[in-house]
Amino acid sequence: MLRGYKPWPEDLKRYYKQTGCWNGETFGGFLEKQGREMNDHIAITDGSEVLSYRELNNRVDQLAAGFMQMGIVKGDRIVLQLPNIFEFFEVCFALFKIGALPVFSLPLHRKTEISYFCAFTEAKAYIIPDIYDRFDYREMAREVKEAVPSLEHIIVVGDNKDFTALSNLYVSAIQPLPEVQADDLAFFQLSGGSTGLPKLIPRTHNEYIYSLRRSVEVCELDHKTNYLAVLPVAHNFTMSSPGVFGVLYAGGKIVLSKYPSPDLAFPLIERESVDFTSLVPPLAIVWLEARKRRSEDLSSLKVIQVGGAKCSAEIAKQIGPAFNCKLQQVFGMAEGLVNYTRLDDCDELVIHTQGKPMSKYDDIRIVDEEDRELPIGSTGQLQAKGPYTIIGYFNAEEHNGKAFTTDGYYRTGDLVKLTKEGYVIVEGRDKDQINRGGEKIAAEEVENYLLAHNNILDAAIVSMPDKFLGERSCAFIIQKHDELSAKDLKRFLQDRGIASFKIPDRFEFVDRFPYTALGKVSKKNLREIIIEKLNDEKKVHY
Ligand code: J2J
Repeated sequence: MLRGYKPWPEDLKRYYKQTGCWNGETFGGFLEKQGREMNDHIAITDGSEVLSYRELNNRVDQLAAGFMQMGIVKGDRIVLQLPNIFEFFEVCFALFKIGALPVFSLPLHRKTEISYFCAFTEAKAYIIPDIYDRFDYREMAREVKEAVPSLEHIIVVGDNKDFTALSNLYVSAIQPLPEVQADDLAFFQLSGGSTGLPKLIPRTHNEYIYSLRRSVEVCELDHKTNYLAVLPVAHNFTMSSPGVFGVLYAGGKIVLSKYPSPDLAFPLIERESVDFTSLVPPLAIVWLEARKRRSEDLSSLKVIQVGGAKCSAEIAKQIGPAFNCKLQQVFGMAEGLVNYTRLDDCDELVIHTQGKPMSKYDDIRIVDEEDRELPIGSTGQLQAKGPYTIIGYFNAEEHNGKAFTTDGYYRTGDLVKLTKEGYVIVEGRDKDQINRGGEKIAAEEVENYLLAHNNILDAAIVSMPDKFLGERSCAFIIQKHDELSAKDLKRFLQDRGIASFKIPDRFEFVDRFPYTALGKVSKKNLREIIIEKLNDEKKVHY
């Protein structure tokens, strides 16, 4: 058993099996079955090359054998950092089949985050593209490898330089593969986080596949579905709600777009008759604008999902008419709970709510600061438990004491209210996080990076409203000597090697912070200060 991993307790396992939620399937098992049943049906395409279900399953078996030959065994952690390419799926399912555990990082993560994921999970291998989005991952991998002794292999898709080439690992398939049980851990997702270090989310075959099955039902996918993946496939939304894994589960076709821009995505929609896709709100705005000036035939689109951050009613209203399709709002989290508006819901619900839980076994409640349940219609903290919501983060005992209630609910940190129909409206958040157009920034994590600067006495990061991204980040800084500029600090953070979306959009240099009655930095006051300043600046402009 992996140290730091707390498996689901026996009584809950039994309960979710009895109710039929957990049906004993594994990722390897369901791909095997699709390989046989869907056979020559296209599983994945990027608009030029195609891979059928049979080919995908065969290539996965060859790669599983290659991984085993290089000494990767059941339970090993493998940090995966791949964009929307075929190999992402081959690697994932090969690891699933041998019971090794992918750790899903995002293409934008840089050496600080990656070294941390590798060290924290004692990863044996790190898998990267050669170059993606003008960034050379091999250079970063060199530094990561030096910093993390457990890393035995760097595996590269493409030009491998002096690392291992993924293409050399497709060897003759071997049988039998190690036995993988549906209750076993399958992989780690990443938490958006609110505290110092990113948390890892352990997901098992049984519970994640249940979330896929339920998502496929709610989103009405089947083997005729053509799903366009424009957001990173490693993110939980694009992966599972219903996402690329949901599409494979349903026997549909995944269309991969390497980037989300309409220049790439719209021609793919036309060419591949895409009927379903998922966007974050800022991307929906970009697509709405592009729709006015581009001429592709997008009439195949049936559903556009928007999630990851609050979609304003203004934007929500425009999507259906502009693309002549249905909008589905999705409010989910990598920790589990996913809410969807339903495809036959009235406009009122689709435009003004973030949907309702996908499973009748989801157990949600809305509470005040003392965990007392609130009546329907009041805004409070959302807590959740259920057949696919985790019961604890990986190796984070102390944090788990705060993030979960004693009766097993996950504290989502979201402030929501419920409509009389049981639909959720997201009103805000009480976690110390900035949601920058769907990309989550844990304030404390970035504050800690800044505190490492020898001229910074204190740092506090808050959100500021933004028309396009919903929120941007603003860092308030108290410096020791009056000499820093925003540019210096941006460079300092870049040099440290962190994801670019975490670098504050704005820096405010101040002499002191406002404090709450309890002596904590008042982020509420800081948010008010920056809003006032933004308003003043707007006045000056006009
Ligand atoms: C407001 N806030 C939202 C929404 C997520 C499906 C969809 C999204 C995610 C995801 C996911 C929101 N309106 N529609 O994993 O499977 C904010 C909330 C939430 C946090 C989770 C999925 N949709 N959010 O975004 O783990 O604050 O997952 O708690 O990245 O995003 O972020 P993450």
